[in-house]
Amino acid sequence: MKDKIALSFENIFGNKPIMAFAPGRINLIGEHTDYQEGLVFPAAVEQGIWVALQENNLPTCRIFSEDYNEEFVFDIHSFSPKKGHWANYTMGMVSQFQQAGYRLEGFDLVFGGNIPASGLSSSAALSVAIGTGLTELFKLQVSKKSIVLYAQKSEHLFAGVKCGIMDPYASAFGKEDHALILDCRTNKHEEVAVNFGSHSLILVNSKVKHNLADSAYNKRRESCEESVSILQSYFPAATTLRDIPIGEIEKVKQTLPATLFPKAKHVITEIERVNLASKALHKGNLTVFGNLLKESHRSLSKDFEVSCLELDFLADKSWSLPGVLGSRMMGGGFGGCTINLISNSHRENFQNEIQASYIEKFGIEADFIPVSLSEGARIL
Ligand code: GAF
Repeated sequence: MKDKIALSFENIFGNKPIMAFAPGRINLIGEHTDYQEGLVFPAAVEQGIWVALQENNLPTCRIFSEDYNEEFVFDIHSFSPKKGHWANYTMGMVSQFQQAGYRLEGFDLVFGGNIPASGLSSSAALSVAIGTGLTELFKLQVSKKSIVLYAQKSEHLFAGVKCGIMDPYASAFGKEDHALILDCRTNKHEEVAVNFGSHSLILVNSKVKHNLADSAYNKRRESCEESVSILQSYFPAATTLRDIPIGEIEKVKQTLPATLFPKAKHVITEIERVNLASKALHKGNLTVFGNLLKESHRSLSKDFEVSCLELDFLADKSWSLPGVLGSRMMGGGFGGCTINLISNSHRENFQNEIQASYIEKFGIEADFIPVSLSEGARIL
């Protein structure tokens, strides 16, 4: 893919680019906790986005998307988001560099990738690859952490999704054969060596993407914020749901309206599940780890209400099959993939059973994507 993107750049712009790469991510457990300053447990995957770029001595940026086979040009000193456009991720990152006081000159850019499904955060991978590339191209002193924060802000301002920090963080800081326990309050992580032995992680792509996913995501975030402001009368020091002790769930139940309580409960209990899951992995107890994935799915589906019929079906079916230790929806929800921990000797049967039943129920052919935990963003 690297050579393809570099060649495409040479064909379009006629000179040699520098190349940057940033991976997509999975998340073992810890969904919708990052924007409440909780814990998450993501990892970078092998697949990602490649960016080729070079200065062009013009006051404009000319960017080309391999996937859309389309060019977009903008004035580097005057631009604004275009609703739903793929160019927002480049403009958003340029804007973040400029707001931080870095002077960028015009540049040309080509990007493309091999992220095989939605829900693996190709948008964060693209933003982090662009940030990594711009830092190298203009010889700037921009830390990885700043690139992560710019990517998050860019997504808020140019794509309109009020995401947390998990996706760009995992893309930037991923490490081979490791997952990251990331504390989204301090924005610091610990690398956890992951060895599933005779089991593997397989994603099942539901091939579903609901149109309202972005607005529903923002609504979930708002309901968490509303809960915090109500709960502050009992927990005055609380600034996020992270600050509510799990032992106080009953008090939370009595305090919050029935519409808000289950969502707050999800966040509070999910943070605890991340703690327990990292301990279970540390001890090599995959059964406990898998059960936590199951609980996470139930909580995301029933309490936080970010699943959908297809994801519920895939997770349910998975749990019923031999050799499956854990299964749950992964990422923001409303479509995308489930993540499954499966014994290698049962993998073929797992794929056959899931495929046959998913086609029968929804008429959709699922994709099965084995993932390996990989290195984060880099200049190539
Ligand atoms: C999306 C967001 F971008 C993340 O910040 C995170 O909230 C995730 O959904 C849910 O855990 O990927």
